[in-house]
Amino acid sequence: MAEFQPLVFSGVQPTGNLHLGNYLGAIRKFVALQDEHDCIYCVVDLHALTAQLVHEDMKGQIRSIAAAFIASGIDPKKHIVFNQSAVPQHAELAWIFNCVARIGWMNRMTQFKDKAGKDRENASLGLFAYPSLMAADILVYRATHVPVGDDQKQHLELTRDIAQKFNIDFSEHIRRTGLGVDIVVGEEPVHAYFPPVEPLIGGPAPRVMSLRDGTKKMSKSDASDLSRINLMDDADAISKKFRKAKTDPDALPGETEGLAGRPEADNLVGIYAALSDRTKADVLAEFGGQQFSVFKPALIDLAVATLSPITAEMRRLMDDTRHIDAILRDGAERAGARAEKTMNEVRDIVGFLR
Ligand code: AQP
Repeated sequence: MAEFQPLVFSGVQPTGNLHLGNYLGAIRKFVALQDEHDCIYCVVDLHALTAQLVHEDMKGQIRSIAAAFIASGIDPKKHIVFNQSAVPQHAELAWIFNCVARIGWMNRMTQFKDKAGKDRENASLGLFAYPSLMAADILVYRATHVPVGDDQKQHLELTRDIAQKFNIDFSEHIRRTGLGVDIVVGEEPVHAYFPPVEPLIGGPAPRVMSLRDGTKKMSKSDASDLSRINLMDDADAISKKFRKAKTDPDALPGETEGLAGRPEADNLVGIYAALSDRTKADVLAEFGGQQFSVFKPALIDLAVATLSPITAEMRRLMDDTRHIDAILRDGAERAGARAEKTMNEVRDIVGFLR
């Protein structure tokens, strides 16, 4: 039985300062995957319009995300790094997916509810349709694996639903054009054009929480800069933010069960574990019984040692805009060729006259 070629795709929005959550939840995983996989990493600038329509420095923001990818260790020659708007096939497929997806599915998206807040009627149509464009970003390359933070899990389930509905709605056309692949989903044999996408979520910090409130996600849009470690923060800022990070008065437990009901302690231990490529259990085996006055300095040293070289390289790359722009252009050309191949097939499957 034929199979889809394994391909990794993921994206990051150019919507402000990248933070430790973006790094541990996404970018660090992108780097780890590149040795054994074909990878496409995208700066999703079309998505950035859903958060805020007018950006003062969109170009600078796009370059800074590309710089973060490369400074973190992604090889843009071996893999593909580009910005989404340079490959218009994403938007074309998103339109078709808008017609595949159901409004009821979109209504269930918790990120839309969170971001739209109480004034839903005034939210943009783009914010509502965001998951459909995200599905197109992934499926325009027929990507099979998507490394993301835990907050994107629901969007990836929707991507699977969209792919499955497209495969079923157009099943006769897919057979007629001979473009499908026979796969097994669960126990079921399926003739599919789009693959069932596998989310790659996991590790000790799949959802890094705010340093001010362990029940809220660390986020670019949090009004308090003290809530997050930005990738551009220097050692002093990192140190200050971790020192001020909210904790509880108890010592760290010796085992992970002891983190239950202690969201801030759980978050800091998860961050330490992710930064040191260890499990939370390992970290607690070392620090169990210690106060935060001992644990926080160790965490600060680890975070500074890990992030400082990345920050320095990001600054260097961002000063060389011609180099970054050339990388993005080259990436867009290679991504565009792949996306156009898919879209040619999709246009045939849908039945457009060409
Ligand atoms: N706190 C987080 N913990 C783990 N992973 C996270 N990601 C984001 N926040 C965390 C992951 O980072 C990748 C890129 O995210 P994005 O910037 O494209 O969108 P986002 O999830 O909306 O990020 P923010 O920082 O929360 O931005 P705002 O404040 O604008 O909403 C994704 O893989 C995401 O899961």
